[in-house]
Amino acid sequence: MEFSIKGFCGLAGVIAVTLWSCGSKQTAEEKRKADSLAACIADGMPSRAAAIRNASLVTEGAGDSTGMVWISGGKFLMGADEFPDSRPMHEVTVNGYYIDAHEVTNAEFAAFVKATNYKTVAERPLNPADYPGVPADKLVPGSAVFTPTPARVSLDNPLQWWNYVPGANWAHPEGPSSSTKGRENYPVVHVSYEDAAAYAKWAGKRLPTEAEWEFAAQGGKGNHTYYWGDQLKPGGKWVANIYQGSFPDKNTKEDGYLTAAPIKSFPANPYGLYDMDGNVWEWCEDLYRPDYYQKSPAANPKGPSDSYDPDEPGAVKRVQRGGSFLCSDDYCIRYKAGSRGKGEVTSGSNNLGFRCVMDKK
Ligand SMILES: [Ca+2]
Ligand SMILES: [Ca+2]
Repeated sequence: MEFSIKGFCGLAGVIAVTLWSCGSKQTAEEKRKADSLAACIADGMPSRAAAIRNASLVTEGAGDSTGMVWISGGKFLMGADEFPDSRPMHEVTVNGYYIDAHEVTNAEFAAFVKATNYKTVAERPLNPADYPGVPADKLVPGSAVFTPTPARVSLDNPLQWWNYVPGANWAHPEGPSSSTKGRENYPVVHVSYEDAAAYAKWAGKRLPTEAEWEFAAQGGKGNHTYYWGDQLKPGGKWVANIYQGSFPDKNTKEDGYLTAAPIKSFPANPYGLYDMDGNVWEWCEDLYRPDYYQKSPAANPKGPSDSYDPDEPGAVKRVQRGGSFLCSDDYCIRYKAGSRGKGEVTSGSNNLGFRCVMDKK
């Protein structure tokens, strides 16, 4: 059974007060532009920091570059002037690395789970001791699922379209009655940072640094409005899975996809990488701080040593990149080149996935 939005908000309020001071100082405008799931809704979704203690042990794999693209590295201009936390644009050099040509799929994640019996954070029970005052029957495993609103709404409260669905997880993307059958080639979703990092370790890979991710996304083309170029629809065609229509009530699906699309549904970039823009957000390794670019190293930056988001000072966040099928110029414009997303490390949603990188072995 799903929480009603009203019921869920009540639970969320209790959890928010219990865990940390989640009162967001973001303006409605900032929220509208952000939409990294946790940027907008971590203040309303149960955080499973404690569940991390229950993580399965995953043995490190040998690594295999099949399905990966070798990026020889180089110098590029990182960031975007349009966004306060991606300023200043600055020159960065990265060493070479392999990167997955596409987002990690359900089939790939299923192979990992089969081999390791790994339980994702969304599948683990929430410990009542961590949520004093919240009825035990409300502390059920689940994850955030985007649910269109019946009519146009003000965009200042993301809990109007994010629904905490008990039983939603990577294998049941919309809840217990759903499955990934027939969606083996879709990006895995509902993965927290820890889940993504565990998969990467098992595969003998790692998550990309933010700099590696952006260098790969630029595809050697330099700085443009979008990673694919400066026009939203080059030649009149949608070239990434984002959102068309009125958000969040009416998706006109002009690009062909209401939610996630199978991998490789849109053209690859010049490096042969798919869906760097849109489809699902992708976890990066770097901790998030809005001021990091003001002092980050010029060679192989790996992120700050601590996380700090003034909107939610108690939350540990890592960077996410590329935007998702919910992004448009009306809402969540952070699919644009150089922009940054951020996510609370224990949270997942049905528009958040990842891809891996690997060093030369
Ligand atoms: Ca779409
Ligand atoms: Ca993506």
